Amino acid sequence: MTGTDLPGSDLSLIAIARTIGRLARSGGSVDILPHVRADGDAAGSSLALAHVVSSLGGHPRVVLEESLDWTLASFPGADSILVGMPRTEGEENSDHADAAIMLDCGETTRLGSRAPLFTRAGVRIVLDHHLSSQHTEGLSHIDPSAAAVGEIIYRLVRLLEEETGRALLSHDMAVCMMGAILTDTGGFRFSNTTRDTFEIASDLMSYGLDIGELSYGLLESMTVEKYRLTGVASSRAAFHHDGAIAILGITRQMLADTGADENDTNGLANMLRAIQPVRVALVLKEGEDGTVRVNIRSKDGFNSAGFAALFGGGGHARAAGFHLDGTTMQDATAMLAEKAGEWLDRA
Ligand SMILES: [Mn+2]
Repeated sequence: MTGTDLPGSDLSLIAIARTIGRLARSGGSVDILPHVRADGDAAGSSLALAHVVSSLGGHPRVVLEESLDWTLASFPGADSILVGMPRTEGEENSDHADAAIMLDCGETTRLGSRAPLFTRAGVRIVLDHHLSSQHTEGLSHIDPSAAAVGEIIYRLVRLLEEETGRALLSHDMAVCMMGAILTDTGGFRFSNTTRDTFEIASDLMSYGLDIGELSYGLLESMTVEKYRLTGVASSRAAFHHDGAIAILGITRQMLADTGADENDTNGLANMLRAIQPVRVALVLKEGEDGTVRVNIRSKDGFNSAGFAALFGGGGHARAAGFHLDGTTMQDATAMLAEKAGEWLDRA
C-alpha cells in the first residue's frame, strides 16, 4: 500500500510533502506546534512528524504549551519535547524556524503563547482534521474525514517515501501514529473510525507494535487520584431534559480533595455519554479567576462542534469544547442546561 492508493492524498498534502521534504533535506529547522493541552493525537502526530523530518536531515523541534500528560510520556522521542516559548538571549524576534507546522488545530489562538513561533516562521503549514477549522490560506491540509491527524501524517510519510525513493516509516514513527489513532478513535470504537483507519492501522502493525501494551498505556491505565475523582464526580452529575443532557462540574475543590489534576478529568465526558438516554454530556472544569472550560461529547445527532460554536469554541461532530469567561460554575451550569435543551428541541 502506498500513500497515493488512499483517498485524501490530495493536492494540498502533496504540496506540503514537497515543501517539508525540500526543507528537511536542506537541513532546515521545523517547529512542530500542536494545540494547547496536547492529547494523544496532537502529541503522537507531532512526534511522528519530528521523526520523519529528522530522518530526512532536517532539524525538528516539538514545542508544547504544557508538559506532556504522563500517559503520553512513553511515545518515542517524548524526551526531546520542549515546553513553552523557548527564550533566546537578546533579540526576541530572532527565534523563528524555517518552517512551522500547526498540528491538530486550525487557529493560532489554539497555540497559546507559542503563536509567534508559527506567525514568524518562514513557511507556515497547517495539518488538521477539525470540522471547525478556519485556516484555508497558504499550505493547509484540513481533512475532517481523517479520524486522527495521525492518519494524515501517515499519508504524508508515504508521499515523502515516493518523492525520495527511501523507506522512511520506522517502528518509532509507527508507535506514535498508532498512539495518535488509538486515542482519537477511543481504540477504534468512535464513529470517526473508517475503513482507511483500519487500513492504516493494519499497515502500522507490520512495524512490530505491541497493541495490547499501547492500548493499556493510552486508554486504560489511570492514577489512583483519577479513580477517586471519578467516584466523587459520578455522584455529582445532574441530568436534564428526560436524561438527554448530562452535566458535571469539576471544581478546584474536587481536584484538591482527591489529589487529581486536570489530565485526570479526561474520559469523564465519554463515561457520561455512555449512559443510555444521554445525547449530550457537558463536563465543566473550574479554572482560575472565573473561567470555566467545557468539554462536550454527544451522540444521536447532537452536533457538538455546532453547539461549541455558539460560545466561540469548536471541534468535531461528537466531541468539542469551548471556554467561558467571567462566570461561576453554578451560573455556567444553569445557562448550559438551558442552551443545550433549546438546541435539542430545535434539532
Ligand atoms: Mn485530533
